[in-house]
Amino acid sequence: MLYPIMTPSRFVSDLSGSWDFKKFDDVLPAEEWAKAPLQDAMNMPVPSSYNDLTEDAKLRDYAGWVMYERDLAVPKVLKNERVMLRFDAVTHEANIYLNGELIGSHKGGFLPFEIDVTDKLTGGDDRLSVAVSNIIDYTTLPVGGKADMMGGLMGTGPAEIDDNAPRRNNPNFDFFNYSGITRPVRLYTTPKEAYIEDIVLTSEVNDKDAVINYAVKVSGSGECTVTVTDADGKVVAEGTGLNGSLNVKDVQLWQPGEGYMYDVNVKFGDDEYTEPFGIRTVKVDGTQFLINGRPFYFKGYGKHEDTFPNGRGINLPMNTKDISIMKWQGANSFRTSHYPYSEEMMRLCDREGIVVIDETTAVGVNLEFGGGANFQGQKVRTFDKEHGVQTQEHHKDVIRDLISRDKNHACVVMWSIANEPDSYNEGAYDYFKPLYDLARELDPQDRPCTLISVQSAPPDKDVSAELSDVICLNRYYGWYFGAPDLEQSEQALRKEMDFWQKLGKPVVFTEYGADTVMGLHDTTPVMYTEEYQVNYYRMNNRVFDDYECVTGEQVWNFADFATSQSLLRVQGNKKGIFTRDRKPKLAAHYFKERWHQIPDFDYQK
Ligand code: GCB
Repeated sequence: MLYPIMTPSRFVSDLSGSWDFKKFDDVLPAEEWAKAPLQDAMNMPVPSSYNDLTEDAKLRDYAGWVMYERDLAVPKVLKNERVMLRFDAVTHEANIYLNGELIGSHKGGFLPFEIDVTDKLTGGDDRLSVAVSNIIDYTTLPVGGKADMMGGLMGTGPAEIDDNAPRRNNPNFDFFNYSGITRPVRLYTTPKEAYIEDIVLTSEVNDKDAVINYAVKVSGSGECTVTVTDADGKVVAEGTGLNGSLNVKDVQLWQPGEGYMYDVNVKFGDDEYTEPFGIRTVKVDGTQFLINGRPFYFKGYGKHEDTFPNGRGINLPMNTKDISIMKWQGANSFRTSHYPYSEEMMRLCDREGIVVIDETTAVGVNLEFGGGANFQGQKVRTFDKEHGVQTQEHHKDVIRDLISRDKNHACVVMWSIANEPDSYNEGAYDYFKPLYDLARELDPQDRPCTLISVQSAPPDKDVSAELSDVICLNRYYGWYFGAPDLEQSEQALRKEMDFWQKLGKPVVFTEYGADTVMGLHDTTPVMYTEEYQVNYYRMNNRVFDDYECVTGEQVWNFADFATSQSLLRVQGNKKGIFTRDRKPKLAAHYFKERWHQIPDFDYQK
């Protein structure tokens, strides 16, 4: 799917702004609400999450459907164009109405969808209504539990289920269930009869030169020409036809830290589109992760799209700030934990040379959390046919949509199929094997695939050992496991690493961290102090440096972030190396020193 841009043949109109907004509170079904303009609506900025924008806790914690509405008029000059209505992300499910008529729907809160409205717009003021549900359950990704996931951890057992209580969401994951129209809504046009639908790009590098292979998917018929220009705007290759291979002499590769981008301009009939494209190779070889043929070492973070008061609403300035902070610190990468990030962020990472592990929305596919008592207090296997999660088909859709959106990005070097799923119990292999197969079949660039493994997965039972190209570990030795005894924790981590070292695949630590409240200090390290966080990281990094198979460390988390309320969360998750407003904790300086000493390539331990 192409990102909407203005070109000589395409017009883009951003529908951001103040929309009307109302909670349903289950009073009427969406179709009824859409029949007439909303009454007594409040103003709601689009894009944003609605949760933190008022002082009403009922809106913050709301579980159910809401309605957004605005009028829409398209100028007469666009009368002869094809007009598309594009939503970049609506969390988690959307029904779209125009003048009360259902014109489209979409499930999945972090990927774009679009509707052809060419023949639906009247030319006058049209009423656009967007019904949005944030309900999470065993059929959605992320997964919602039957009870609080922290229940077991707190030792109180899961909450009693009262069927008559007002609906509430129980995230089976550790981030706030921010909701709403969180990314831009746009109208864009293309010529009506013949237009470009998609562009697929791959590349091969041969010493100093490269080949760009392209495939243009179109509707209608016409001539197709493709022109590649370098960053100075100089034409470096040209071709004709819908498919082809173009030679680029003296190629300048896309590198970590140096996001060199070519522009691939496609003209088809009267339509025109330009796709930025970075040329680089990615390959796994033994225990090495090769970028452009050289062993790369991941230094960086698991992140969240989480700011105040936007929630998960797009925050372009913060994206720029975050990349700047990462570069200041010598970081070179992050994972889009635990859902695909905005297209604007992906484009920024292309330009800035930030390496990205691109994750699906599959978090919480694990009914073992909180002691595994998920079904009205009874233990249910994650993949139990009747009572377990019912997400596999939707999971496939998410993989399709993610790869369709992000396939051309140079910054994306690996697909993460899921975060901390139940990858070790009965049914795990049958659930995940088809998903890896699908991702491998769909990715034109054949990137490595992984899943992010949870610490409770016994290494010898974890299907990721067989299915993943790279072993990605979330490990909390010295926090959830073994704290505050860092010596014992170190021994346990070394014991586990002895197992992974023998497997012969690269290992990336995709999470390790300790909650730390900014400003808490002590002369001897005590949990939650800034000193403990630094000691925790020193211990873990000492172990990583002793194992040749460890090809990366991504700290959990870049910044403090909002979660559901629970006994283990002090106004959110405090594992940030930075506070939520991006002020450094002690550990930020520790990593700045460490990462500036670790090169992006050929890290000799
Ligand atoms: C994890 C999860 C992440 C949590 C983190 C924590 O393993 O992947 O979503 O936020 O632990 O801090 O507990």
